Amino acid sequence: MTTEQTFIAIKPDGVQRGLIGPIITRFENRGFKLAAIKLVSPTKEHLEKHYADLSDKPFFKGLIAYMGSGPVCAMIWEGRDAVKTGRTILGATNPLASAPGTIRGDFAIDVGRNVCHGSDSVENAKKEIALWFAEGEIQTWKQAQFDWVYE
Ligand code: YYY
Ligand code: MG
Repeated sequence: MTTEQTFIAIKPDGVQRGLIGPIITRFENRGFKLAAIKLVSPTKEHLEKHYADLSDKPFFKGLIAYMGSGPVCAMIWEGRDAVKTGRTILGATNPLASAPGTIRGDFAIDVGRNVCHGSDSVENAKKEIALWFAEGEIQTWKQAQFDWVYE
């Protein structure tokens, strides 16, 4: 387990439904550190790059339209095992299969409105961070609580 950065985004439905605070709180409460955050309206081209791996899926067009339908809250969260643990905090892709206590399991029903995104591997996290953030937008800082979260 290493210290990692992961790309987490609150999708347009999450922003519209007032879930920025509750979603951030789950990462903060767990002990992760916020390294970058911004509200963005991504272009179609940007979203097609972000979801390039899914371009042959039947839901691709709808996914791009949904992701471009309003502001997205883009974030980088950092900490030990942040990529895998970030996915656990999000829950399963299909909210109906997500356990209660996860973000999708508590706040969503349909797969096409699952309120949040999280990188699925360290390699993809690096790619997504580079796509969504410029270097100057990412903060390096020590959390005051660091020594109380990690042994
Ligand atoms: O990484 P994750 O978001 O959990 O799932 P992906 O398989 O990468 O799919 C990205 C995104 O596409 C998913 O969050 C919702 C949407 N989607 C869909 O609308 N319908 C599907 N059957 C599968 C995925
Ligand atoms: Mg994915």
